[in-house]
Amino acid sequence: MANNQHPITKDKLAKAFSLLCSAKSMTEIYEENFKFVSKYVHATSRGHEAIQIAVGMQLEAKDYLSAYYRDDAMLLALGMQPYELMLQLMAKRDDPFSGGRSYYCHPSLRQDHMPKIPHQSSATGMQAIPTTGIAMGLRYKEQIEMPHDEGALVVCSFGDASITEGEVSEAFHMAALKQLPILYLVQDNEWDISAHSSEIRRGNAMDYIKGFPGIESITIDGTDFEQCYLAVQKIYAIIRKERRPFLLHAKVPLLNHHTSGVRKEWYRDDLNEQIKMDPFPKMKAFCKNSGLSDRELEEIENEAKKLVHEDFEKAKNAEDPKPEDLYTHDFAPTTILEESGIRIPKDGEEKVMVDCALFAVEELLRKHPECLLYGQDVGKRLGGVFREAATLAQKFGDYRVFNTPIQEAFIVGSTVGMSAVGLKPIVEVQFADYIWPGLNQLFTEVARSCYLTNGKYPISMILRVPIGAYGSGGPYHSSSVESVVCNIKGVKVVYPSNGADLKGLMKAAYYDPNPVVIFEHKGLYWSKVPGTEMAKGIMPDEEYIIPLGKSNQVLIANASEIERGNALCIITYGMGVHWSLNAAKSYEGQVSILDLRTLVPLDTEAIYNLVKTHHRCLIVTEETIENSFAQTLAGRIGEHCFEYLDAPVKSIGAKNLPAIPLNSILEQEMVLNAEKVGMEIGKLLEY
Ligand SMILES: Cc1ncc(C[n+]2csc(CCOP(=O)(O)OP(=O)(O)O)c2C)c(N)n1
Ligand SMILES: [Mg+2]
Repeated sequence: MANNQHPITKDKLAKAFSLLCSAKSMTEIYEENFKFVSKYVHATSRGHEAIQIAVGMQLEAKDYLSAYYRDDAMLLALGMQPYELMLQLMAKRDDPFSGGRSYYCHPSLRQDHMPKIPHQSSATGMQAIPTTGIAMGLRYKEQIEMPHDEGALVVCSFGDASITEGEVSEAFHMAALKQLPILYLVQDNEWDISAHSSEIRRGNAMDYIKGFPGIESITIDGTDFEQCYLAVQKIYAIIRKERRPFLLHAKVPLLNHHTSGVRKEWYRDDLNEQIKMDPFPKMKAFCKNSGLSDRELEEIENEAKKLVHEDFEKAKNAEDPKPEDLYTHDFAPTTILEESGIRIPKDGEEKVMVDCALFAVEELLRKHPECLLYGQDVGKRLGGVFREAATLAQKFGDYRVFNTPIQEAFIVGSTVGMSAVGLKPIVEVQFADYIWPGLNQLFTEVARSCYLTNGKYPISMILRVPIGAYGSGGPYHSSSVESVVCNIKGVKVVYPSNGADLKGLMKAAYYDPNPVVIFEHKGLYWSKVPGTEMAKGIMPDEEYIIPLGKSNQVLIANASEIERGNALCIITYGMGVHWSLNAAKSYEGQVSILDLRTLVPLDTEAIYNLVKTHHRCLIVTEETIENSFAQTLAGRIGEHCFEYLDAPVKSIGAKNLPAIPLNSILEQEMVLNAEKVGMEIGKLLEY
C-alpha cells in the first residue's frame, strides 16, 4: 500500500495514474478518429502502460533511453506532452523529434532537463546495438576519468519478438562482456505482429539471456504498477552503483491493435483473455487502496481526457512541414573547408601509406581523449592484421584501443551511442568483404540519425575499411564495395590513393561531425604492388588536413595537346590512380588525371571543369563496372558537359562477375591493370 513511507508516495501514484489515463485516452481518441489519424501509421502502449510509466518516471536527466514505437506512455512519463506526441502522429512541422519526418513514437530528445534519446530506427531490435554503444561510451568516460555524470544509466526498450533479431545478441554479448550500465526492458505481449510466441520461439527473454553470463534478469507482471515501480527502482539503484547490465522481462497484454494498419480482429482469439490483464483497473484499485478517493481519481481521469482532447484539436491545426524543410540536416556542417598544414615537411620522413594512417590515428589519440579505436584484432600487441594500428594499444591503453568480438554490426552501430555521449570513435571492419553484416547498422541507424532527428544527433565516427584486390586475395579478401556504400545517403566516403592524402583526409574525417567511411587499399598500404610507389612518400606534418570533397589533379596534360584536341582526362580514385599514371606514360603530355580522393561529397566542379577543357573523359574504377559509382559519374558528366564532349564518356572497371577468383590468371583477367587502361586511352584518343 502506498503511503508517504512507501517508495511510491501518494503524489507519485496520482501522477502515475494521470499518465496512464492520458496514454489510454490517447489510444481512445486515435481510435475514434481512425480515418483521420491512420494516414500515418501508429502504434500505442495500451496494455503496456504500467511498466512503461514505472521505467520512464524514474529516469533522470543524466540518463539515456531508447524507446520503441509502442512506448508512448513511457514518453509521457518522461514529461512529454500529449500535444508533442500528437505532432508526430500527424507528422507536423513542430514535431519535436523529427519535424514530421518519422512515425509516431519514434523519439529523439536532446534537452538538458530530460533523459536523452538518440535516434533509433523503426527496424525491430536494431536499437539494441546503438543503445549498448551509449552504455559503452558512458563506461569508457568513467574508466579514463573524463568528465561524466556519476551513475548515469541507459535503458533499451523493445518488444518480445524483436529480441530474436540476430543483432540483439551482439549487443547482449558486449553488455555482458564489458559489464555495461544498461537495462534491457523486454515488454512481452507474446505477439510478433500476427505470429504468436507459441509459433516462433521456444523460450522467452529469460531463457535467452541465460546465454549471456553477467546479465542479471528478472521477470515481473508488467501490469502491476507497484511491482513494476519497485523492481525498476531496485534495478536502477544497482546499475547506478555497480555498473552492470540487467534484463527486465515484463509480461503485458496487447490491448490495442498491433498498429493502426494491422487490426487485432484480423488474427487474434485471445482478446477476451487479455482484457483481464488490463493495467488500468489494477492501477485504479491500487490507487484506492493507497488512499486516493473515487472523486480524486475521477478528477484525474477527466482532467487527462480533457487535455488529450484539447491537444488533439490543437495538433490538428498545427502547421505542416514546408517543401523546403525536406533539405535540412542531411549532414551537420563541417568547419574543415581548406587544406592546411604542411604536406611535405622539409625534414619529413618517408612513410608507406599504412603508416601514414597509423600516425594520423596516433596523433588524434594523443590530442583527444574522446577519440578511441576499436575493431577486430586492432588492440593488444598485433595492432591490426595489416599492423595499421600497431603499438597504439600499448601507448594508449586497452580502454582506448581494443579488440572487439567478431561483430561487424556492433562495431559499426555502437558508434551511434558513442557519438551521442560526445565521443569520436574510429572503428574498423577487417576487410571490405566483411562490411556486409555492418551495413544494416550503417544504413538504418548511423546514416539516418542526423536527418531523422532533425539535426539533434549527427553521428561523428570514422569507419576504416581495408579494401581492394591485391595478389590473389581471392573472393573474400579482394572485393570492392564503394558503390553500395556511396548509395547510403548521410555518409561521407573517402578513398585515397596515397599516404599523404590518407593522413590529411583521416584528420578531416575526424573533425567532421558526420559519419565517414574511409576505404584504404590493401595493395597500396606498403606500395608492394609494382607501379604503386607513388602511394608512399614524405609524411605530412601533424597539422596537415585536406577537406573532404576536394579532388587533386595528379597529372596535367600539355596545354598544346589539349588545345589540339589530342588529350583526354581520366577521373579515378584508389588503385585506379596508379593504373592510370602508369598507363599515361605511353601517352606523354596527352593525359590529365584527377584523383577524386573523396567520393561523397563529390568534387563536381573540378570534374566538370576538367572535362570541359579536355573534351574526352575516361573513368577508371577497380569495381565491377555495371551499376557502379563510375557509371553514375559517367552519366552525370554526360548530362553536364554534353556540349563539350568529342567522344562518349567511357567508364572501365572489373569484369561483371560475382567474385574475384583466387587463381591469379583468373584474377588478372577480371581486374583492370595499367595495360588495359592504356588500351582504353588509345581508343578514346582516336575516337
Ligand atoms: C527489421 C524489421 N523487420 C520487420 C519489421 C516489421 N515489424 C514491425 S513491428 C514487428 C513486430 C515486433 O513485435 P515485438 O517486438 O514483440 O513488439 P510489439 O509490437 O509486440 O510490442 C514487425 C515484425 C520491422 N519493423 N523491422
Ligand atoms: Mg510483442
